[in-house]
Amino acid sequence: MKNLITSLFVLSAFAGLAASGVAAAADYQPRIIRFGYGLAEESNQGRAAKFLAEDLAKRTGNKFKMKSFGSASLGSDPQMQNALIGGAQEMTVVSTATLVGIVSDFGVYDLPFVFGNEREADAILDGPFGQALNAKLQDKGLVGLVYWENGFRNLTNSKRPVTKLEDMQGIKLRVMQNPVYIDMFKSFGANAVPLAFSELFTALETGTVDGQENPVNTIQSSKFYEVQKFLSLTKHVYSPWIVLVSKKWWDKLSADEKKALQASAEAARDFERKDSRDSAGKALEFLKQKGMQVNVVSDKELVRMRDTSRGAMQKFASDGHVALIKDLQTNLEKMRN
Ligand code: TK8
Repeated sequence: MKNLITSLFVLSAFAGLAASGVAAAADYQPRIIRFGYGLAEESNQGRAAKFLAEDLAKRTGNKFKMKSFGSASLGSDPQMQNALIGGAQEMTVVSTATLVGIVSDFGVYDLPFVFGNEREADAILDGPFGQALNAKLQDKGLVGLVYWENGFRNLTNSKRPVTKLEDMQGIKLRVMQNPVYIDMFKSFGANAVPLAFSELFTALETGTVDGQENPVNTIQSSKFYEVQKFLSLTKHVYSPWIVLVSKKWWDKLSADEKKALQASAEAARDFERKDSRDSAGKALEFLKQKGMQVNVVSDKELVRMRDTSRGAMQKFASDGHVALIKDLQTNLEKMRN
């Protein structure tokens, strides 16, 4: 009812303007946003997209109209990034890991066993470190608004439970299109195969790959339990998502519009992080119920994995990222003391 009253009011206000010959009504054009994302509508990503659309409409009195496209129907993460750069799409949310072809520094978040917990990740991502990295996107035609949580990644496969490093030997494992992941899993002895997320379910189903790694929420929402038997809790990387805007489109917005979009993205971030964290425990129970065999990998083995993957870290460092890694480590140490 309230909506009806408001819209009637708006209509009559416009009618009044038109009658008085003021051009303002004709200038009124809603800002249309095509927001693409990779996961299913029923996922933490889909719920946050819905929240964002509603918050934005409310905050701006329907000045923005955001339409969401899930399940990579507008393309994979890298395809959507390019569509934003070219101006063919307005917004997306993608894994930061898939940005490395545009700004290689983003690989820093993918170094194994960097973040100890979500609190540390939030502080780094929302603080000066995360914002400085974010700012590097602007020159490339992208505006990063906020980081959402993808989460700590765990391993699934159809061969055997991974209880120790050696169990990964020879497993054909899909990874994101990102050299840090490829180097990391190669060092573990797996056969790392880079592949777009949008092709992953089929690849698992047909046996093109034996396994993959993602947070438990995604393993549930993408139905990987239908094609994967073993889930090994490794938490090897904390993986952020980032909400991106096409810079071409962003530059057309007024200062107030930019402010509203930023505020809604932040509100959606807070909603999404809470939702993801609240859902993770339930997702794990659900996966067990669906017959997945779950094992916790011991700290001793995780330390072995961390030590084994040191080469991946060194390679990323020697590719011009020494200072960046040091900066992240300094920030983390400051927080831990
Ligand atoms: C969804 C991806 C996904 C990521 C991956 O588009 O590719 O494994 O974890 O969340 O961004």
